[in-house]
Amino acid sequence: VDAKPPASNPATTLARLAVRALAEGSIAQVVLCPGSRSAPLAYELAAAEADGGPHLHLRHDERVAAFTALGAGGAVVTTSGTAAANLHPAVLEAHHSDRPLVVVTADRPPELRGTWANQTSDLQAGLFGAATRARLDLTDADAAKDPPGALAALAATVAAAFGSLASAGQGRPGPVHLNLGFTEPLTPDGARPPGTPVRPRPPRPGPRRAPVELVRGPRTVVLAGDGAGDTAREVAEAAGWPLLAEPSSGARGGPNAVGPYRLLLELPGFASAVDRAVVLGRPTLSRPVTRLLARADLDVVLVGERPDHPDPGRPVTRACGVVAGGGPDGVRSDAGWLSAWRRAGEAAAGAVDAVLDAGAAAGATGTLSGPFLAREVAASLRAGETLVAAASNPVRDLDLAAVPPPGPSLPIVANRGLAGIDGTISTATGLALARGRARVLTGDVAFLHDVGALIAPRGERRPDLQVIVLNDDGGGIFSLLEYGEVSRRSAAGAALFDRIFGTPHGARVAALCAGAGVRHDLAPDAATLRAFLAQPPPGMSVLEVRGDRAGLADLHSRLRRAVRRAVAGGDDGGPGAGGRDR
Ligand SMILES: Cc1ncc(C[n+]2csc(CCOP(=O)(O)OP(=O)(O)O)c2C)c(N)n1
Ligand SMILES: [Mg+2]
Repeated sequence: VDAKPPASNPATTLARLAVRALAEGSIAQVVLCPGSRSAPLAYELAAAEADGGPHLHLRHDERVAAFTALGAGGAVVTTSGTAAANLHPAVLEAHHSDRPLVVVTADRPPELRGTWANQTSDLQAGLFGAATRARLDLTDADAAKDPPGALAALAATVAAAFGSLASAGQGRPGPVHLNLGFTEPLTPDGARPPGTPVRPRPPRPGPRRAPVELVRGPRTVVLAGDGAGDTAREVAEAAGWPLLAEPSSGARGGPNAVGPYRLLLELPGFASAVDRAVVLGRPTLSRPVTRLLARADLDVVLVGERPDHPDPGRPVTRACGVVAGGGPDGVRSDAGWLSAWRRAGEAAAGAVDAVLDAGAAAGATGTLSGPFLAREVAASLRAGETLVAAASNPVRDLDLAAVPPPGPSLPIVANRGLAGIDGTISTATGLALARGRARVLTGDVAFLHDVGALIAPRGERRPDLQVIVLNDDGGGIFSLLEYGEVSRRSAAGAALFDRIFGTPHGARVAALCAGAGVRHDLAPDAATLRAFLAQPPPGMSVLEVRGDRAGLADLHSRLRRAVRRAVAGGDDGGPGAGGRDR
């Protein structure tokens, strides 16, 4: 790589090398927050963008910027001090969900850290601890002494975000940290060398191992958790096994996908009939799945590229891929198993739809339920669009009600690494900036948490992003957990519950949007909702739907009852009831 020392001051030299390492390391989007110590990077990023380098986006809030970079699969650049600390939530999410994120923080050189120097912490270089795949603490003086060496070190660190490091535990994508020490002057001097246009290089795919062969016969389900990918669907279809796919699995589609699988697993005769679970990705959404995976006599086959990750805390068979082999007699013997799941899945989906449609017609005036909204949002997605699902009920409502399409999966992603309700709108913004268009389905508390994501400096490109908020005035999910049950025993319990869990706020979403200059619409009924979903306004917009937290537990009881009736009405009380097909 050509790394001639340009005629410039040390700060500019280091910034130029860092930006070059980003661009050549396939970083296409950079989110920058303004600051003084980071000024050399800001100048260089603007110049590189003009030369055809990474797109540059400005934001005020570093936490927003970091999640935006995470959504975009890019880099975030900040000044020193608490600015760097605000990146921590996104760094942790990137670590736990194995997604690339390059974090660049400006610092003073080491001799000024831990002194009286303003906005400087001696902790910054190691701030993210074991969460980073790699980190580099580099000063401009060192970079100016050996530019090719500095560029190589910067490039190697950036590459580690894409899983380039082969050593144990480091071979997967994740966050990396460049902490760059800059000395004055922080403004560029000397002419910028004639622009060598910087263009991203596509990351290289890692090596693949051969899959293992599983015998047919044991009654098997494919469990596709977050990030499982299309392989899960292919495995299920090739083997003839039911596919229980979470919305952000990337596998929820095709003829084997059982939409309301969670409600089926709660019925007698379903979970207990499963002999073997083939797990891809990381399932995090529902207790019935957790209970199934905890069954000591269940054969669990964990499919993934890494031999030691994740650690499910129970004995499992590990495989890098699976293919279904023959049964004991060499023939496909479990067709009845799949059809029993499919029949039950169809009956359950019909029952769920009926309850949701009746609720939408008869619910409290101006409100719609979360699962109804989730079903409609999933059905409205157009080609090329991605949906970001917020933690809490939205992602679970999609799990319950989003109808799997006949072909490949619904394009849904979620921050399931740590399942935070923070950074949801920012993540979706980054995704939309990188891919063109996106939508996000969020609750009101998650919306308020990340309301800063509605704000961007004047003139910054706004992505085509429709933010769909189910506003039930607080954290609805808690009323579906044991705290909700306790609250229903007395009036005092209900009041306490609302104070310490429900946290109603009365915040006016429309006014917040007006304050941020973002379009807001309210959908008080199903017809209005469908119209707004069918044609999202260009740019960033918020579609608010009011929900009813008080009626949530009852809605879920009705869904369970309806599914039980529909499936039992079909006869056998579970796919295991008729005995084994083999
Ligand atoms: C950063 C973070 N803080 C707190 C939580 C705990 N938490 C989980 S769900 C939830 C309430 C979310 O409410 P809302 O977004 O309105 O969704 P709803 O449950 O009403 O559907 C909270 C506070 C979390 N997951 N992440
Ligand atoms: Mg809520």
